[in-house]
Amino acid sequence: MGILNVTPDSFSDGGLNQAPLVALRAAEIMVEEGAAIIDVGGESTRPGAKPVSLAQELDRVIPVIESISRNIDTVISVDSSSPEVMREAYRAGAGLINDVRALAREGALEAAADSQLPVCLMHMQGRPETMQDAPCYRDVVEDVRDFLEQRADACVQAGINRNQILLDPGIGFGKSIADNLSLLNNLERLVGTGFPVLVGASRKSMIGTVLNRGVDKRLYGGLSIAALAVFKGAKIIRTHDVEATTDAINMAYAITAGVNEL
Ligand code: 7PJ
Repeated sequence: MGILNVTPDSFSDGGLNQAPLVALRAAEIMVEEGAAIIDVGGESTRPGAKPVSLAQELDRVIPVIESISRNIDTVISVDSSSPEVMREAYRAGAGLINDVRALAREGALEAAADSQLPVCLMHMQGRPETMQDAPCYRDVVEDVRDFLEQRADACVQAGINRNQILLDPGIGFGKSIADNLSLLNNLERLVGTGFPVLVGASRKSMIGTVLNRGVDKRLYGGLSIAALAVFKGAKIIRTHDVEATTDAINMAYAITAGVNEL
């Protein structure tokens, strides 16, 4: 899954993808490099980020989804928590709803269920403005898994098909370094739920902290996480760096699958 940020304050690509044409070209390149999904997001959820208005989010995201959907044969995912954005994104051609708030906003479950699109449910503790202040868990792996299973049950109750649900531990979303490391080291426990697991650690601060690297020097650390996550059974890796990540995860997958599956 290649990341296409359409936020002006996006920390890792400097918000260079604003105009739909520039965004379209960026999506094209990611698909050529091996992305199967393009994740379009208009709300920055980096730690400390301010909320974005609905009109602003629609303005940023919908033209880009329309443009990609008309021009590129790929799955478009919409990175949003807003039911209105989900509905409009579906009309514009989105094929997956990716919600860092696990469809907890009023009306989000219904919007997702009405669309019949697959959904990615991510775990977050707290809100982006304050989530890194004092993350606290009883047992981070169990707490995250229990939360995600409860949200998956809520989805099924709302009419979403069980086999249309993906789970994501939410690396960096209300988690200490120890929490992030523990979630990755125990990823098989989330994989064991039977839902496909998505992991997004690309350029995140946990890499910066462990390796003492600035945001433009986190590729190798991210590749290590991607390969290990796939080795432990993750099915989708969300990344800014598609070509390098595709090779890393295809190599890791080959080891788990064996030569007969290549
Ligand atoms: C994630 C996401 C993630 C999913 C962001 C960033 C922050 N969606 N959206 N998983 N992260 N599913 O890319 O650093 O980890 S925005």
